[in-house]
Amino acid sequence: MAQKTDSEPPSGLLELAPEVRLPTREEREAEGGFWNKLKVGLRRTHGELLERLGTGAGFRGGPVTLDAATLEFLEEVLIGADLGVETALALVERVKKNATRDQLADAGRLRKLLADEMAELLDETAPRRRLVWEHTVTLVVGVNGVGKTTSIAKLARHFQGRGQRVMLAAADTFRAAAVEQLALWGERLGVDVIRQGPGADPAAVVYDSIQAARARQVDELLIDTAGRLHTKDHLMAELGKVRRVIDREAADWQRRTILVLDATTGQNAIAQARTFSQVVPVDGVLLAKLDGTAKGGMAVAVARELELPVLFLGVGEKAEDLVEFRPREFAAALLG
Ligand SMILES: Nc1nc2c(ncn2[C@@H]2O[C@H](COP(=O)(O)OP(=O)(O)OP(=O)(O)O)[C@@H](O)[C@H]2O)c(=O)[nH]1
Ligand SMILES: [Mg+2]
Repeated sequence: MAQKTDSEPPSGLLELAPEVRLPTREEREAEGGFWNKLKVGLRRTHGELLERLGTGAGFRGGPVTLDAATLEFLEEVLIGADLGVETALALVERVKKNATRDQLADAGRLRKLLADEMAELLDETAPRRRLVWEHTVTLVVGVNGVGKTTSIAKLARHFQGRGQRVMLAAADTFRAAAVEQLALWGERLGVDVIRQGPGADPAAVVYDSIQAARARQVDELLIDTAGRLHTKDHLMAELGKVRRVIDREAADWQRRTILVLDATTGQNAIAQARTFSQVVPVDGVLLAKLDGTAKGGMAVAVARELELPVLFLGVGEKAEDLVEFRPREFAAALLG
């Protein structure tokens, strides 16, 4: 086996071979599902963005002039969709720089340009290496109620759909009924859930689950954790301990930490992400509850301001309500 080198990416980030084959029928069908789900997830943000854009002078038909007033208006609309001030300004700057007279002939073209620039911006901030999900232990973290447990069920379904053997670990031993909630998802999905009694040490549950995952030759072990406010130091320290157990016991696995953020909380999520990243190495974000907000632009702010890849979007309460985040498709669905 090849020796590990310093240049090797952390947490098992591997490069994907370029895609050369044509998609199968199942994959094309899944693709259709992807678009539908993405559109449902972005319906409110998309609706509000278009409605607000429609109120701007020049956006009600006829040619658009990219003067100072129009640029300022665009900035406001984007900030309203929670892209964050910095990101909105950067985006409008790009539009200004790259717009040609021809593209500005009407509002539709300007929107298309905006979508293209947004996709570019997201592409630039996305990591050059994609995460490969194979033989992976994934720690799922986040503040209370953001959607961690539901997201784990969605991820389990996602990996099952790819023919992988999944196991769940109930390391939220803190909240009453958290273990039962995960166990119920496990039953519905036909997935084993490793659990201990109430009040058990989360690190012990994680230890057990790694041994069980080995014994049962699991491909994806997903670990549910208790919600914790990023401002509570002792709870954050506990998370660090859990991650150390994973690093020690699953040294030969790919190890990930996914931070779940609630899209409805807006910019506060950025502060959460910063603090979590200081305690555990966060590999990416799952942005949940996108369907419940008109502020879906937050995905762009997360990617750009935190330089953290958005990996998945949660678009509903069911196990199927998950889509992979893809910059071009996201921008097109948002503004198209
Ligand atoms: N609409 C919508 N609701 C969601 C989504 N994800 C989760 N929820 C709902 O949000 C609520 C909280 O979800 P949980 O998965 O229990 O959140 P949690 O982070 O595990 O909560 P704690 O364990 O208490 O910290 C539930 O009612 C979920 O159904 C989503 O993508 N869209
Ligand atoms: Mg939970």
